[in-house]
Amino acid sequence: AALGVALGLSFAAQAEMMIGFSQIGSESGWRTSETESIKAEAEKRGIDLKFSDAQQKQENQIKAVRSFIAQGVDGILLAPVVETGWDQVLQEAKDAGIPVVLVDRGVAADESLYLTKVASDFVVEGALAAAWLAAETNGVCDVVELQGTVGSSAANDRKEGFESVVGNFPGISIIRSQSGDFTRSGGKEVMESFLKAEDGGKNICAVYAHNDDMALGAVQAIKEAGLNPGDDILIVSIDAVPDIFKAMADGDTNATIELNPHLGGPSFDAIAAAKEGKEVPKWIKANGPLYLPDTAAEEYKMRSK
Ligand code: GYE
Repeated sequence: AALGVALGLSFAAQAEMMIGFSQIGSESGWRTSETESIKAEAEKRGIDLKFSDAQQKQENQIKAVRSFIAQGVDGILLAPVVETGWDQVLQEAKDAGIPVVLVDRGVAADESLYLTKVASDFVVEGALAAAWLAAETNGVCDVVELQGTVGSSAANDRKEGFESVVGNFPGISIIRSQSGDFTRSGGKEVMESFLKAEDGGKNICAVYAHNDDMALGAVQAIKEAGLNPGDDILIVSIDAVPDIFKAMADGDTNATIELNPHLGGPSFDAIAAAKEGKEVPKWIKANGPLYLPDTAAEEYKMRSK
């Protein structure tokens, strides 16, 4: 329901659409689910989806968008790897009369350059993670932060939201913060260096990871350092991928905030609505709840099917 834009369009109206989708890559379990979901939704609606994987590179995304424009697509889905540097290519799409929907991340560009953004409010996600941690630790905790991809809106805003809440608790400090690039291996590697730098982990109360994959990498690093993740060191992360529910059920992590990967439906609806001259909101929000270990086993069962 949070994603629902009641635009009242028939699937038939969308069946002739050709849409380009410039995806970032496959850095996380969440992103793989998103790719699969958007492809499946296009197929269900009879949309001809042109898919392009940018392998984490903005220049590849810019090339993909230009090629979609040249092919005369009806609309473009763009999951922007970083926030800046999009003005020119967005202007080119606009000049060609092709609506662009930003999926799952935002850009630092004038909002007249795109149709809408279908994404969660990352500041709220970060604030929610911090609120949970403050309650769990009675406001006393030395935290290490695993940031997402440098320059991405997801990393910038998840950091900002977390800091905005912990700033109210003099007993909570972020003692280390570094990017693990939203990957499992990146999370593990950075966590290893944090553990080394902080007396083998004894000085660390909690990990705040900008996504579940990095949290799962941190779990491995903490275990290899001879400590108990979820107990000696608390872990809160974001995405709610199936594997994190397994980790929570096993007692290895403590909380996750859900981000719904099914963003294709509202994105396609927005493009179809724009074609019919209807008003589309500039931000279609996709925020989800926080999950705790008490329901993790059940959630894992449902989600890993
Ligand atoms: O949380 C992370 C992914 O942009 C919201 O990117 C997305 C983030 C997601 O790689 O796992």
